[in-house]
Amino acid sequence: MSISPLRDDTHGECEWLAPRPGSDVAIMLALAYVLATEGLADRSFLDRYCTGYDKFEDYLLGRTDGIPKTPQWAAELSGLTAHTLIELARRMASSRTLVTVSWSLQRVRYGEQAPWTGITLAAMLGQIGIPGGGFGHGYGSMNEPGTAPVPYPLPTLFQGNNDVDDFIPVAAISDLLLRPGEKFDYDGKQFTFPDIRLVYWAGGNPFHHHQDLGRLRHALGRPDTIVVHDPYWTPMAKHADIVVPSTTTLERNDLTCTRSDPLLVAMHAAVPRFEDARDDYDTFSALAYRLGFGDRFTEKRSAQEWLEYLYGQWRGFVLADPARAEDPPEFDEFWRRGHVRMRTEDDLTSFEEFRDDPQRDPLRTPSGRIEIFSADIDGFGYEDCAGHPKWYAPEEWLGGARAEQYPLHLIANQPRTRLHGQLDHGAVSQASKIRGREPIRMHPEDAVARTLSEGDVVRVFNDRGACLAGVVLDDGVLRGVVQLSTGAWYDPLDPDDPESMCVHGNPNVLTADVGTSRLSNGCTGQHVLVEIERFDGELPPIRAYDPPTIRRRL
Ligand SMILES: Nc1nc2c(c(=O)[nH]1)N[C@H]1C(S)=C(S)[C@@H](COP(=O)(O)OP(=O)(O)OC[C@H]3O[C@@H](n4cnc5c(=O)[nH]c(N)nc54)[C@H](O)[C@@H]3O)O[C@H]1N2
Ligand SMILES: Nc1nc2c(c(=O)[nH]1)N[C@H]1C(S)=C(S)[C@@H](COP(=O)(O)OP(=O)(O)OC[C@H]3O[C@@H](n4cnc5c(=O)[nH]c(N)nc54)[C@H](O)[C@@H]3O)O[C@H]1N2
Ligand SMILES: [Mo]
Repeated sequence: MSISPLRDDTHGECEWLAPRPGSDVAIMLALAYVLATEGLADRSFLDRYCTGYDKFEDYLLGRTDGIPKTPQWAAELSGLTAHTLIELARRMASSRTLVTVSWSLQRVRYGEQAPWTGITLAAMLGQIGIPGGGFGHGYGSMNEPGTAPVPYPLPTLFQGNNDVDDFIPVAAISDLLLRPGEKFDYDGKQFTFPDIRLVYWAGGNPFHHHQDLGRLRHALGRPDTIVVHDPYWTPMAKHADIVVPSTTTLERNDLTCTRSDPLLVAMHAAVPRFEDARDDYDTFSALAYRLGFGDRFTEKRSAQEWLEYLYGQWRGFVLADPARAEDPPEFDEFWRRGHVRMRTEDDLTSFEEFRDDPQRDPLRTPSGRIEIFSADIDGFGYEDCAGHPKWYAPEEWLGGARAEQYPLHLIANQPRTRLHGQLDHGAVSQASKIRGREPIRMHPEDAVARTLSEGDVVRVFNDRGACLAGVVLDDGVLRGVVQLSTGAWYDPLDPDDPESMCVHGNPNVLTADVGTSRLSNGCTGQHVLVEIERFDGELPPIRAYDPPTIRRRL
């Protein structure tokens, strides 16, 4: 069963329920309500493995706020029928059920609630720790979920200790630059935004990941200097004072592996370095020598010597394992051969040991159990994240007042045709564009209501900004919902104006720069309300990939 505003989130034979986006917590609470009131909740699982179910149940049944989270209540919020929800809850309790909540549901306002509610629902079903049951996440979009991890530490660099205590959540970059000296809450603690004069950015692109790009541009106007490392002329690189051209992974030697992939692979440089491109390691080493601690930074190893060193260290871990898959060869032989195979467990049943004996194998929560009620979080006293899963109506959704002005719910999800903003100029991503613009998918009836047809270029807008996009009609998108994936490189019509329309289709000119809640202050870019109209003006050229005029080569 797929519950999603987009039909093609799953393939083939799969039942599809399309609720109003943003209503998932209400839906899961209603399912929990049916389990609780029809005697279908696994009370002995809740007693043995969880904390605070009773407090959650008081909320669920409306004892604390006067609102029982009934299927009728959730039907109004979600657009699904109460009957559908009742039947689904009974079905879930009658067979092996895995509850999985897509990561996207965290990337919205109050994004802590959906995974927490999903885990609570799975706990009520009592199947956590059983093969094929319980709770899982990350399926479909990531390569690792469901596969067993390798039992060795991977060959990675020691991270070091940062002497600077100042800290911000990633999604607070504009706040950091615009509000120096102000306090903010995060995970039960209070921090102060420092006054930043220099920004040094390597390996990330806020013009891809951050919300409300107009506000970000004002923020980037505040520091004295911005340095960016990137292999490409991304919008972030164009906003820098100093740009260091980095090599791509194809231009340097490296190791690759992930926590649950049995192969450690020698990544040989495939092409020579392009012009002045440098490895980030060489740039940072050169800076460290200029600053007087070069040898401490490099430990006198070149990049290749590091690979050899890390491999050797890792090889020691593997050789100590009597059940290893194979004896890893010496570095030179490994480098020639190109890979070595590691051992993984055949099967992975998450939380199996915990289920077996929660005293012997407790969870890494304060109580060692599944915290349906968290005394810690409750103690923070946040009005946007209570001590147990709870429904909070978001601002950017079709069930609220803002939808009267902006009646379409835009899903800004991960793109199929690239990784984030990377290789947007490449052939695969380019083939999806419509008259050079990022495709926006919409239901044919929503298009008719606006006299739009397939292939039209439209202006997508709200009170924060606007962008152009190319229309694709698809009845696999719920009515009232449109989908414009992230990753089209920001391309302002007037580069001097931070609020300028993006002529290419970057949805983050529209999204709100507000965190999930005080608890985690995460990104909320997945959902935003918009309106759409046909763009009849002369089509502006795409300049997103043009290199800027360089004042001085250093
Ligand atoms: N091709 C490709 N793969 C990627 C990435 C990429 O950029 N490109 N990025 C990687 C990264 S870093 C991450 S974090 C993961 C992210 O993985 P996910 O978070 O799973 O990916 P998304 O595409 O953002 O969202 C998945 C689906 O959630 C659905 N959805 C959106 N809003 C709602 C809602 O309110 N309710 C319900 N029920 N469903 C909703 C949408 O239909 C969307 O297609 O993907 C990884 N994989
Ligand atoms: N609206 C909205 N916004 C979102 C999301 C969403 O769902 N909706 N999803 C969020 C999520 S889950 C994520 S993970 C973020 C992703 O956001 P980012 O990770 O910031 O996006 P990328 O485009 O992958 O940026 C990586 C950059 O690193 C550069 N790079 C690659 N290799 C190297 C190298 O060797 N050296 C250096 N110096 N640079 C290199 C690439 O060229 C690229 O510019 O976006 C977030 N933003
Ligand atoms: Mo991500």
